[in-house]
Amino acid sequence: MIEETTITKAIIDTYIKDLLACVESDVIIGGAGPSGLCAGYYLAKNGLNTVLFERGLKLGGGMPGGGIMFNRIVVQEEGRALLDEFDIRYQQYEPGYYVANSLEATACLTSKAIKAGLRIFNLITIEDVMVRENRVEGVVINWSSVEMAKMHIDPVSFKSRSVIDATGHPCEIVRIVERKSGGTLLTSSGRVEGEKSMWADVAERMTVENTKEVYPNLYVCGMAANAAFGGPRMGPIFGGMLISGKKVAESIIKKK
Ligand code: 48H
Repeated sequence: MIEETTITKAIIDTYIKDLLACVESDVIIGGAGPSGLCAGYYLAKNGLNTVLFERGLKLGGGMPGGGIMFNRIVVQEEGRALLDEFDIRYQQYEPGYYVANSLEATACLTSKAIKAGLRIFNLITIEDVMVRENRVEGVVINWSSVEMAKMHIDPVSFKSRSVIDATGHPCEIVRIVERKSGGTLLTSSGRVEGEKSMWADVAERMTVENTKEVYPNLYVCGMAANAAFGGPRMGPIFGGMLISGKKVAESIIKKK
């Protein structure tokens, strides 16, 4: 006989235990796009207690949508080793251009990251940060459904030694810090420099260059890096997103 209340207890009990295990963590990542998932994989694999909060129901950010809803992504030569690391299959379309199924890529990134030990909580939005003496020391979260319903319900705080903004084009966490710190980001103007128009070749390089600390203890990766430090967009080529995720993880591991 199946007892429904056992199912209820199994779900609530295990979820709460997982959530409590990351109230204080090494790294909090905002956003489960390709760069956030890749960063989470490397951080967890290296033994850092890492938690990722994702606003949406599904994972992968802009990756599953491929280019104009054709569920394929392209990765250049520099990103090929990462396709192999995540067991994502691909074919060479022309020399140096590898094409993969965007659904397989999303599934492989997600599966590998979770199995490496990354704790992912979807349907949760990062709505603020904790700041102590001009350093980010954690984030403030709430259920995404509360945000969507515009209900006045107070959020809760999660503490970490580093925070990564992997929220993509809007660089939401950086914008919160920009607004509340009065424009003291580590960018040239102290403010969000803003994303520039499409130029894939330059954008792919700049995404990786711009992957760094943007405010003490707050890092950016993926599209958020180009939005924060000012760099073009690149369309549906994803090597830079993966390399950026790996780079931000390595910077934080080195700091440890
Ligand atoms: C929790 C949040 C919050 C929040 C947003 O956009 P993403 O896929 O991010 P990246 O940078 O890993 O990848 C970018 C890529 O998908 C892309 O858009 C490209 C290559 N564009 C090129 C072009 O020319 O357009 O994922 C970000 C994720 C999403 O799932 C959001 O739901 C989530 O972050 N998110 N999660 N709290 N405040 N804000």
